[in-house]
Amino acid sequence: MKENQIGRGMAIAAILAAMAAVSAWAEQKTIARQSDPVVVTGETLKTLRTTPLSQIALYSARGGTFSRVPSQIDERDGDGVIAVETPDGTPLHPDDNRWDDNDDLVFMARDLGDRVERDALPGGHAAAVEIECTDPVSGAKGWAYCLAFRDRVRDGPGRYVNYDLAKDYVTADCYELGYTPGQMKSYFSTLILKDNDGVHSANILDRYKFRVRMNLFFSLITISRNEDDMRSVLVGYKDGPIRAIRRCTNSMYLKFGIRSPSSVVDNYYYRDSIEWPTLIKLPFNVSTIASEAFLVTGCDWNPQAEGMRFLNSCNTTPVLVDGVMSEEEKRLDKQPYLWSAIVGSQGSLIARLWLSPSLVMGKELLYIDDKNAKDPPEDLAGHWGYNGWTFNITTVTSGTHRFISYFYFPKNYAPGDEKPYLDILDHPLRVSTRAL
Ligand SMILES: [Ca+2]
Ligand SMILES: [Ca+2]
Ligand SMILES: [Ca+2]
Ligand SMILES: [Ca+2]
Repeated sequence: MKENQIGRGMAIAAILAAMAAVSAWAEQKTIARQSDPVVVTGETLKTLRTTPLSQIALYSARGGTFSRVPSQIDERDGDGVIAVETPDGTPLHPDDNRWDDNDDLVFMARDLGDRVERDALPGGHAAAVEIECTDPVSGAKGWAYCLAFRDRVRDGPGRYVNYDLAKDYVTADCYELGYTPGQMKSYFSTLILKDNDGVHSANILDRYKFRVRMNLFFSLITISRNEDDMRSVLVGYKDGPIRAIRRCTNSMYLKFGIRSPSSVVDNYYYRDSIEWPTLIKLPFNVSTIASEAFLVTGCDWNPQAEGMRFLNSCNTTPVLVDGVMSEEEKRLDKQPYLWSAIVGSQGSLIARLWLSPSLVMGKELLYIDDKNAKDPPEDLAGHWGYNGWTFNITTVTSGTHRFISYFYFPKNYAPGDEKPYLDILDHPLRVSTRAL
């Protein structure tokens, strides 16, 4: 009996506490966005200025409780470059470990919560800022709260991504992706799909291919370069809980021991997406040296991808990846597409490409599903659902050009599931802040 009374007393206390909490709840979360990284820049959180980073924490209100959510602060130095570490542990572009105008707070839209009144915030904080995210399509909203404390806070809860430097390998909630450590390759050659229950596919990737072929003027010479001619040196990294960052210096071997101008890019690996930019510095107009030039790029899968289906925004009826080119596959519409996907019991991957407007060129679908095709260099002869792009780069002019590959890893893909992933770029979340 006594235990029951204690139990009842505690239950009443809990209900009273919950009511107190509910009364401080101002507005229910309506936003449905999950996979968008939310980046809040320092200048919109001015009240936190000079706060040591170890005293900043992110909260949100979900299911009636107000609690910490995973977040990451990426500091930028005076030049706006994100502070990372070199592989031997030396700070690269270090900042001051305090919040300032060009530092970034990053978290995932999935962690947004309800709006709360100021009195629902935990005591002991020195400053608080409400972060409001709005879906510009639906007008739906969600909130998070960035708090500065007077003392160091404990490490945040959980992480969505891990980066293993020694293996040059990313392990995220929804995928694993591996490079070739020590070999200075620009491309990844391991891709494992996972759903949230931790079910892993085998590695389904042969390699990511990046190939240039040029017919030079005034000669019968054809120059071919492939991803093995691209040297990529990992110069820095950050193993953050929201996004892992790999900073690489890339250059292409041209001829006679000469390399192309090198470019530095940061690749970002999130819970269920990857942002993978490539910078191309061209010292000449392609048309001044070549009568014809093509760039072919895409993922060549391996037999572990057999049984998966390929589709894209121009070909919404899926075709079967089985190493054999069917009549449907030969008839695929090759016009430029917004997104493509490869889906199956192994898992799902959606890809899209962003090109800088300076890249004026012809482009069409590349799709070859032919296990007897020879396309060296490759780790496994044959093409399984090899898909991506063929670009006619003859018209590309001198200058610095950028293209960014995006990969998304939805769970149990069904037609239409690409929409929220496309919205990340096409209808970016609107973020506003309010000091409390
Ligand atoms: Ca800074
Ligand atoms: Ca700083
Ligand atoms: Ca086929
Ligand atoms: Ca192959």
